[in-house]
Amino acid sequence: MDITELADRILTGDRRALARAITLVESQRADHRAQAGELLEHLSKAHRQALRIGLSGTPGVGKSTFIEAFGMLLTGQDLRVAVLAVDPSSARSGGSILGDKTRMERLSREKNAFIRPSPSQTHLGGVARRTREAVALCEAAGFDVVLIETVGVGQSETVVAEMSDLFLLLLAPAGGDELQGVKRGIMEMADLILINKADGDLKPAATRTCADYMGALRLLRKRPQDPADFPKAMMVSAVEHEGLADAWSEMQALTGWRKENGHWDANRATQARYWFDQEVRHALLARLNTPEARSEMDRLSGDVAQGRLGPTAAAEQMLATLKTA
Ligand SMILES: Nc1nc2c(ncn2[C@@H]2O[C@H](COP(=O)(O)OP(=O)(O)OP(=O)(O)O)[C@@H](O)[C@H]2O)c(=O)[nH]1
Ligand SMILES: [Mg+2]
Repeated sequence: MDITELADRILTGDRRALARAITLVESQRADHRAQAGELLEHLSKAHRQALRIGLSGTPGVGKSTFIEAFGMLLTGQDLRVAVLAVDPSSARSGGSILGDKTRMERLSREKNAFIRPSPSQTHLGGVARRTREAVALCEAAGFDVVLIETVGVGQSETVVAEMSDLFLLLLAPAGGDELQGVKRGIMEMADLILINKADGDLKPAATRTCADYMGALRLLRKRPQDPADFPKAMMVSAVEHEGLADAWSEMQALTGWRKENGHWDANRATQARYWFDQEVRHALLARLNTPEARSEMDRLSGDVAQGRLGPTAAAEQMLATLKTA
């Protein structure tokens, strides 16, 4: 494969080239990893940026329905939209959260939209890298907005928030006055909390839930990257297409303010540092996982157990073998 040619095609916005490049970054093969690295380095010189929007929500809250409706709103404004997913559960379920393309039927037919299902991968680190690289490819291909969906079941929100400019939390109207057990850490990441299904019989409950979250958000520590009235909670209905334009206005206002005040660039720089750090850590751990390293670990661990070597000395010996690897 000619990497320069592939890069040139991506830069013209060629979707087939983009799809092929994403397949390349998903591959674990050493030669593919090298080509992917070369491709990404090449494309980064174009310095194209999209608005990266992370979106999280528990199963059934309406993520797919929201992305379809919101995506159509954006393509209706002549914006190009890419949809990616981080799905740590896809290995278990054998499919992807975006496998339900029926819920995004209209969007998937739009010429200005690109939807990429999550690949099956067991380990979150691998999914994170693949998605982060896919985001970079979509930016190079000239997309204006990249939506990164994740199902809210734990660590994956952090992964998505660390690669997003804006982070949206989608919630359903709650029955009582409880805050749906949303973890404080997740709330602290949100720039906008959207109470979905604010329609029909659910409208009153949505109104209460929205008020509860407005209150809860006010109690959180103020973040430097927010103007006075953010983060905020608002109601939407993905089915009725209600509140979506308002939500988009809020996202644009927040983005504009962050760009003007230097927070956009600062955030991207912090994220780049974070991912550099993660890559180094993962690569070091991978070195511990080779058959040779594992057998050396076993051998030294036996020595430690039998008192022939102290834990610190054994660890130093182990690390010395890795340095030459
Ligand atoms: N009343 C109402 N129902 C909605 C709304 N949005 C989604 N739903 C319904 O909620 C159900 C789940 O919607 P999905 O869009 O599949 O939810 P999801 O978050 O993608 O679910 P997973 O992919 O399983 O994580 C479907 O039956 C939708 O029709 C809404 O705005 N109002
Ligand atoms: Mg879905």
